[in-house]
Amino acid sequence: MARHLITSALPYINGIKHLGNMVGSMLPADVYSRYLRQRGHEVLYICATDEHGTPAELAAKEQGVPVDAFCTDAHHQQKAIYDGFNLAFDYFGRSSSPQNHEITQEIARELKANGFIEERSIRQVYSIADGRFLPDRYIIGTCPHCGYDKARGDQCENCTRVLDPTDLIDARSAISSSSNLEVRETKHLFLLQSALAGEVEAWVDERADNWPVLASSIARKWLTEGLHDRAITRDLDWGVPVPADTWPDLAAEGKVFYVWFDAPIEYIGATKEWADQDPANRDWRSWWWESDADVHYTQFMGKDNVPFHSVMFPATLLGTRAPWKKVDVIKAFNWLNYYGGKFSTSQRRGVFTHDALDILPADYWRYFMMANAPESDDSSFTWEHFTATVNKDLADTLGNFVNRVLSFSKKRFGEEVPAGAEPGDAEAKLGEEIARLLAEYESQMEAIQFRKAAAALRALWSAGNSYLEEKAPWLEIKTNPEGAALTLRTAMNLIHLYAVVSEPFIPTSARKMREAFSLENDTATWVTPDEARSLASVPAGTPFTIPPVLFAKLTDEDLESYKERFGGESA
Ligand code: B3M
Ligand code: ZN
Repeated sequence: MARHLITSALPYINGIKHLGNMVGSMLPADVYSRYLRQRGHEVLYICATDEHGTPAELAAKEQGVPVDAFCTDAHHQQKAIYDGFNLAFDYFGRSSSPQNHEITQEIARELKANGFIEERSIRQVYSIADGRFLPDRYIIGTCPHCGYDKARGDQCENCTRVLDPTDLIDARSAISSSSNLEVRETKHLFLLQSALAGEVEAWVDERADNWPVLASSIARKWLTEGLHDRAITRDLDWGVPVPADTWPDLAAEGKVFYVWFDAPIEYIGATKEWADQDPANRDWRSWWWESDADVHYTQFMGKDNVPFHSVMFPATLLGTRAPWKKVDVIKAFNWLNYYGGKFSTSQRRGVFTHDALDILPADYWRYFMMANAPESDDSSFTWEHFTATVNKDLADTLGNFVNRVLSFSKKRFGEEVPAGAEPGDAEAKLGEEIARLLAEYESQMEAIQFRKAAAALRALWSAGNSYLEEKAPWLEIKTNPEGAALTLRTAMNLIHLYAVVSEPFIPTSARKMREAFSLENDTATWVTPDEARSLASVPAGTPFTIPPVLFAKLTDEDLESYKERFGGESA
């Protein structure tokens, strides 16, 4: 059994995430983690809020609260939603933690000692009214391309063009609105990525062939564009301070590290946060230090985050010359769209995670999102597709099967799994089919191909329905009660198998299905295709109860009300 380190891209602290964020990072990481745990592997699933940077500072200012209080509050808000989605993190940390500060500063010192960080003077906008240098995003003005009057110094939100603050017409400070700005010279730290380019390239070449293709193609494309030296400090109050022992001048000016420098380091930081809660039993270094061979590390993220994880973060770690564990597999996702247009946090377009849970339980969302994960291409959320999927796959194929079998058996044979005849040809054929589909399901999960895995899971559920239709115990009972009992017992074994293997996708419903049977020492431990073939884990005589309806069917009125509430039209 291997040790699996799993991380998902850290949700930025500012704002509630939408379903597109969820399906591209935390949810698939959770599904994969659950699967590996069930298979008996040691898993550490780490995530955290990404808290530094300008957007957090600006949002706090807007609300009139100190940025640390803003982040604490927002962290708890996000955590509550992820609990609602049943994301089983081993730890959900905060990039503003003391642990992350310490490790980030240490890594920066090592990079300097190895000659990979250099101080350089750059010319930057200084606000006289605010008494500080302004990061690009803190400068607003009119876009020279489209005339939008609230364009930011780094990018115009309206036409999406990348800007330099000096491009803006009528530039002013986002803090004070003062236009009393001037360009001054100031020093920043630069990470000399160009000096690490060859090493990073070799590193990527060595492993990217094992990554699902989206991540490897982005990594390679990024490398062909060349690795450039990059400023890794900013003029902000909120962030990991540049350590004074190493760079006294910059520290005195209040420089902090750029958020994309410390955010990936928080994967390590959060592991230390986790370990610090129980130091006698948890060893963070065993996951991150000299553990190249015995830890298998998988990262989950949206495609826009791939360059940072496949190239820049590895460059940072390589440059320390210390034995940091580096990622083995990057699993990336395309965009989930909303009616063909973008989900938008700023325009509140689409379905946001707290609203989703407000309407329906997590399992409905988990299944739908993973079964339609934007893996090979962008995919689109529509309420029509969502309700059709819930009704067909969850309510009919799975939920109805469970309820029908248990209700009928209870009515005819009482509250214990009936004995009946010995398995015959139909059961042998079913067993083969189940073993084959389960093997397919496993191999798609190992390949981290969620759509295909979900399709195999769905096929497992369907196989039960076909068997039931074929044997028709409601007719069989009239002429052959022993045969009907066998059919129901076999179907109940399928329910228990479904409970175990559906757990990664729909943990709450899976548990209800499993707990329908009063089995001694029952666990969700994985069942192999060979074990599954005999369909005999729930013996005759096992008491059972009928769980409440697992998945309610969504009506046309439901569909209309969702569309009305969320807007169900193309952008
Ligand atoms: N917080 C994703 C984003 O905000 C970013 C991921 C960090 S992973 C180290 O788009
Ligand atoms: Zn513009």
